[in-house]
Amino acid sequence: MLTPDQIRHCHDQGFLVLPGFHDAATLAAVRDRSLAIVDAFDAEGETAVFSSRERALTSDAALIASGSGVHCFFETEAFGADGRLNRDKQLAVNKIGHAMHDLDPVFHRFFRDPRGAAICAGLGLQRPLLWQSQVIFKPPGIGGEVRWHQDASFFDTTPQTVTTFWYALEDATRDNGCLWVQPGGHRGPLRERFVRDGDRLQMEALDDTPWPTTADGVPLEVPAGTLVVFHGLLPHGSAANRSAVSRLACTLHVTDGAAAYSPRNWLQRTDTLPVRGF
Ligand SMILES: O=C(O)CCC(=O)C(=O)O
Repeated sequence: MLTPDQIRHCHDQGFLVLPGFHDAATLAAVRDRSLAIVDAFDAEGETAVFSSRERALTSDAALIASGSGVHCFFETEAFGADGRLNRDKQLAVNKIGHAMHDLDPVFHRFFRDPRGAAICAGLGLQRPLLWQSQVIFKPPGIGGEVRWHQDASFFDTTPQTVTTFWYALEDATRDNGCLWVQPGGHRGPLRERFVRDGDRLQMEALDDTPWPTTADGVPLEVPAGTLVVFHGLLPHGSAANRSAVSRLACTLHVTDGAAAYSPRNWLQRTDTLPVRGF
């Protein structure tokens, strides 16, 4: 699936952009399914928010449950002073996570595309394991910033193997909060680790190497249908979406079963829903 040049680029730079990976019909099916999940979600009963900048706002219990479920998390700015959603719920969702690839037939097909397995093989993952899937909405006006981070903080393995698949379901531009990456930044240290201790989740500091700024990073302005694959140590993030259009994307996080998955990682699976490959 990947050419030797693409594999070399990914190893050198820490990321690879593959335009035209998915056709319009596939994007529409995934988008429609995402909106149907939001429609069916009880926004009166459950209003967990997700904020990458203010972690304390996200409920540990909701996040832990979502590791083996399909949960909607809302934008922090989607609530009025009365504590109720201040807009249509389809325009209020931050993301859906984190086990759609195991629990939902549409996402099962999408994320278990055999080309994903071929990409993993090209990048040297011997036994890919699919831990986490997300739909990130970045809704118009209130789509939250995703601060600079490394995905290995969330999926620590020895050695580091986590690889991220980021799929643009809509055009991503600087205006609507496209992904930013630091080319070559995957050669830096792991700066922090998100760990679970019983019912509690916390971010542990490991290394005080500063995060990149937009001066060190590059914006990945990509059309709908593009796949971006990147190394788990690559610093990346995205700005808030203050534009009038959404920036829908999906992500998949894969580790190598040949590496040791940390028992302290926030997301653990049990025998009722074991982690599986493609
Ligand atoms: O889609 C985004 O804005 C960022 C997603 C991301 O960084 C992640 O899921 O690790």
